[in-house]
Amino acid sequence: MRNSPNIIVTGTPGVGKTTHCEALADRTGLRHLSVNQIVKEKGCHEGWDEQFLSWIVDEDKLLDAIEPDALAGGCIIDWHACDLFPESWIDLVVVLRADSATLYDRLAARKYPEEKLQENLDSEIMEVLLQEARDSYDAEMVVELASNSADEMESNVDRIVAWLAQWKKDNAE
Ligand code: DAT
Repeated sequence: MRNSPNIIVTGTPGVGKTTHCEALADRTGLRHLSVNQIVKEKGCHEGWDEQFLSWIVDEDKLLDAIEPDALAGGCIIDWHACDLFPESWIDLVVVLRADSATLYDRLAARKYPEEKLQENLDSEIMEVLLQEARDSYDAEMVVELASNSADEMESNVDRIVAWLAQWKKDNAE
């Protein structure tokens, strides 16, 4: 049994996953697992996809790479997908959301090519990640939070910190 929970922070690229995870790691001491970084550093991929400008992830290798951390607990898993992690590893799934105009500006600032930008905007509008989270985890584990402003981010982090304190109380031996 974990004595610290594992949290997934997911959502379309640009919604604020990394920013939230860094703030949460700072506030709580939980470890920020950036899946992008792990995929790159540990070679959990089958090469670079030139069309989608992203790694072609080898999910089995990725799961092997993060399993020791996940079993130890206390991880904040930062990725734009959530359906591959075993449900038994996870205690909370946070799906961040952003308005189209906000997301457009953030992805344009990253100089995403038009096609990739549009694809991500469509995915956000169609609630693809929210649906994936709801399909993969118990309804009560999935929380949808707006991430358009610094105030929203601050209140999201406060909320997750409060959830963590409650989890620790509920799971104290
Ligand atoms: P992700 O990791 O989901 O791709 P990010 O954390 O890198 O997203 O954030 C993308 C950009 O948007 C970055 O410049 C920080 C900014 N940002 C993210 N969340 C925000 C928020 N709630 N309020 C204001 N800016 C935000």
